[in-house]
Amino acid sequence: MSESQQDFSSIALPTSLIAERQGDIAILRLNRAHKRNALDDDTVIGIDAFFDGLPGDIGAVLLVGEGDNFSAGLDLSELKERDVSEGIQHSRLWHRAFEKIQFGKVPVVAVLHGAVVGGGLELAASAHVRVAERSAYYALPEGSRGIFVGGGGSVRLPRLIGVARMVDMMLTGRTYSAEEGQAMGLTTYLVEAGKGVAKGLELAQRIASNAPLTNFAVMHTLPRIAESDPAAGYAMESLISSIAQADPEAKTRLRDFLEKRGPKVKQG
Ligand code: 1HE
Repeated sequence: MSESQQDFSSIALPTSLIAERQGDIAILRLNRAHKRNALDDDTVIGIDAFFDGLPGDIGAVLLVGEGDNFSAGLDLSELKERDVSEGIQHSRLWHRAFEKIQFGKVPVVAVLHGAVVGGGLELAASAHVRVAERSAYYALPEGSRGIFVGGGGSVRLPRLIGVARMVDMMLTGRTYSAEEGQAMGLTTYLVEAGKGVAKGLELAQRIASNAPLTNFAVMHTLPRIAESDPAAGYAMESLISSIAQADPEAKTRLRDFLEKRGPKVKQG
């Protein structure tokens, strides 16, 4: 196999994950539909290994769930015997794996349908773009289970939907519909049943066609700038924008546009 067509055979994946590629897009499927894609330790370790080992020619990842649900969250059957220090290690395991999604090599598009709850919502929140099918619903049932989010949800979700909404979800067990999730900015695309993967793939292909340095800047620099004080943010923005524009890839793309070869912006 040529280096430009590496597959994922060198990455140790559990049976609960299936990886495939379509050109330069990697598709990672949660494959535990009989347990509603509940995330057991093997699956979370597999997610970590997958994003760590992504071949260099992959331009974007599509994250999807098999069956009728994206994910029912933490596998509750593994939780019952953990003590405090094991609980901390377990949460850190999730943090490491999901960090590799959010601050990994390439952008990730998550396609959400059915249950997107608890740790499943935390997983979705670590992706860069979220597409919902109309069947998707969102909840944080941790409150009723006597536990707390542990997969980065308390960091990522308030940034997406606000602290007040997350507090409400955790205290009252409130469920939001796909339409509500779209209105509150949890997802940025809402499509009909069965159309999520096609939409996600279309978006992933568009993302993969960007200059890699721009994608890096959007993934790694933009969230840090948004968290900075404005003065540091402006300085960081000037630095990363000048680095990106000095890249030969940017020069080629700008020349293409000016010489009428590059694409025009299309009306939405
Ligand atoms: C599970 C899990 C799970 C299903 N862990 N096994 N997450 C939750 O609290 C959500 C719990 N799950 C549910 O509320 C429901 O399963 C669903 C609404 C998602 C789907 O309902 P349904 O009727 O389609 O399926 P089901 O019959 O409830 O479940 C089918 C099987 O999946 C069944 O196992 P079976 O052996 O009896 O067939 C369920 O036990 C199993 N299953 N969800 C383990 N979550 C890092 S901290 C994160 C903290 C959290 O994520 S807390 C939220 C946990």
